[in-house]
Amino acid sequence: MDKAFILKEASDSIVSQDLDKAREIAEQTLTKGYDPMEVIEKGFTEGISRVGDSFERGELFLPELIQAGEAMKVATDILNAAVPSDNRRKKGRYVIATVEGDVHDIGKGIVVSMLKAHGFEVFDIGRDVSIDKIIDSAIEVGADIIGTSALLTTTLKVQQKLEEKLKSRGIRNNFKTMVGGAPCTERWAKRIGADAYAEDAHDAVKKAVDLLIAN
Ligand code: B1M
Repeated sequence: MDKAFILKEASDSIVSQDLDKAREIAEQTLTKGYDPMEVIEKGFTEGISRVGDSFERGELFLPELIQAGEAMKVATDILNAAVPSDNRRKKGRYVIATVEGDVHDIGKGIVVSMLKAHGFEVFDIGRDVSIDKIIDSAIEVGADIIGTSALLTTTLKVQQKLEEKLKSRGIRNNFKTMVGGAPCTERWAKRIGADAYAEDAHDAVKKAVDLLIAN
């Protein structure tokens, strides 16, 4: 299987909601020595975007969305685990979660592995996580950055509530904050007073490094 074929098969495995195929392509990626991040981004993510578009147009229904999401999760879990962490020197401590009310965690998983690959000590506290738990975890580990992911227009507001809660607890200046997720924008980050917005996993690493330098 050459790389172009792997990328196409990766995308198609998600569109056809084929868990076994998605797993096989992820494993083939590693056997062939292809870059796991490239296959996630140009293959599997392309497929899940096609699924999202079909769901939005009413051509796919919830059970199919769930099955495609599971295929995506199987593949990205295998590939994320293969991205080597840079353990030589830790750049900073990063607490990350998908906000309360939101179970979308595939993109967050990719951000986590990219941050680890670039030397961040990452504390991934999961999905559908309450603001208090996020803040308490950040205090407990002495985080430099708190990152939140939101994929629904309805849960975007939780990122704003996190900013407000940090202020009301008098600890806003103890942390830098970063927001991300499909409905999130630079403008939204500015509006709620977050320190950074990241469009994708690469941007998350760049912005996280910038935040630490500015610290
Ligand atoms: Co849902 N879903 N979903 N879904 N889902 C969307 C988000 C949607 C846009 C689909 C659509 O209609 N086109 C739509 C939201 C509409 C809206 O709010 N405007 C939607 C909906 C409606 C729903 C439900 C409400 C459906 C229902 O029940 N009727 C429901 C909500 C459940 C809940 O959360 N309470 C639901 C459920 C699900 C599944 C569980 C089936 C599954 C998620 C499985 C999982 O994550 N474990 C799922 C999926 C798979 C999707 C789509 C198709 C794909 C999301 C994804 O994984 N993308 C999605 C459509 C879409 O996004 N095109 C959709 C791939 C991933 C690599 O990209 O997550 O954007 P993304 O992450 C990127 C960047 O955004 C960024 O970097 C990542 C890597 O490049 N990034 C960050 C993300 N977080 C970051 C944090 C950072 C920095 C960067 O710093 C902290």
